[in-house]
Amino acid sequence: MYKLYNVKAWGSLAIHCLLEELEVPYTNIWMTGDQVRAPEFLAISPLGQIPALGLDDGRSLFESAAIVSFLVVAHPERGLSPKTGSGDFGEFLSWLHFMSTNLYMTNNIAFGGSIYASDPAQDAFITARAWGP
Ligand SMILES: N[C@@H](CCC(=O)N[C@@H](CS)C(=O)NCC(=O)O)C(=O)O
Repeated sequence: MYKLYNVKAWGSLAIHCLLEELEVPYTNIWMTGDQVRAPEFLAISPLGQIPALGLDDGRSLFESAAIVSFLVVAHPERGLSPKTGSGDFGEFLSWLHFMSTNLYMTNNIAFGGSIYASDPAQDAFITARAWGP
């Protein structure tokens, strides 16, 4: 059974919705921000971030786009992925990666620059840049 490392109202929500949509068995491992930032969690998610998805063989996956790609291909019967190798699949990957590498990160910076800055002045500068000119 999958294990979703999950924090309420954090970015793991997308994977949580996908697991529900796929109707596959999974367990939520509800975590706090402090637990996500604890050194022990790096063994599960090397950047210390959620979402992470535990597999039955003990491995864990991280990065939202990788987890989405894995799940939709692993459960083809639910029809949430275009045929792998098709042009449609390539387009699906393009938009998925655009969302996770551009939109997600800009959102993180705009609403929580402090994870990227060590002092308040840097934080304010980074946040202002994320909101635009
Ligand atoms: N590139 C990652 C970003 C994941 C991410 O930014 N997760 C945030 C929560 S939304 C996190 O775990 N932050 C750790 C922290 O705030 O210490 C992905 O697409 O999954």
